[in-house]
Amino acid sequence: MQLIIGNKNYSSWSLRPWLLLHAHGLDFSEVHESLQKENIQQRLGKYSDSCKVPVLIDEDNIIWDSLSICEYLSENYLVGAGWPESARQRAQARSICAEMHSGFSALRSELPMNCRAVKKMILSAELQNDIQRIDAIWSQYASTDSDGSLRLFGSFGIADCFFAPVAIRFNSYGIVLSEKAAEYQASLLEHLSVVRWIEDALAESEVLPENEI
Ligand SMILES: N[C@@H](CCC(=O)N[C@@H](CS)C(=O)NCC(=O)O)C(=O)O
Repeated sequence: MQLIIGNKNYSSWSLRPWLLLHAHGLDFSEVHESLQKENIQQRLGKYSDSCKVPVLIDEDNIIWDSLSICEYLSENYLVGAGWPESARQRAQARSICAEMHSGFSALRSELPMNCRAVKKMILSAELQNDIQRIDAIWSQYASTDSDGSLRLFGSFGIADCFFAPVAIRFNSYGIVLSEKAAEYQASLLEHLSVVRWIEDALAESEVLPENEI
């Protein structure tokens, strides 16, 4: 399997399926494409007509969109372990991932993922609402896994992959969270695959001025 991803420093959407693949030890190779604007449509259009990353290529299957890729991996390679076992929790996990996938526009525009960044920001009212909602989600759904770490629904899965870019953003911009949410954030940032992604991101030298704030 090949996963086509953007710059690790900036590409929050790429991080999600990469994390699921890496954390579960699945066999895959990474193909890196710069998110620099020049010729981006042609460069990304080689892999998928969406002209976006991430894209998963599994023999003759081409899957684009981070949520679809995670669903595909869970169904085909993880015997469904990307989601919680109970139907009730699966529905909740899918709901928070869908919420993350389609919402939080203030978070996206005001706190872009940038693993290198260390900045204090002035928070708009919309951004404070987004942060409060994420704090509530983490506080409600994080529980202790068998190894003592805090994971959404008690076991590392797609929901954690969807919120990992947010944990990185909150860390970069020094966002203060309630106690339980802060514990979940710290636990997620200590996950070895998250640590590995951040190390790779910090080793990149490309700076994309349009992605810097
Ligand atoms: N909904 C898509 C969004 C993917 C997306 O926007 N990817 C960005 C990189 S993080 C991209 O490819 N940008 C290139 C462009 O917009 O030209 C997903 O979840 O995979």
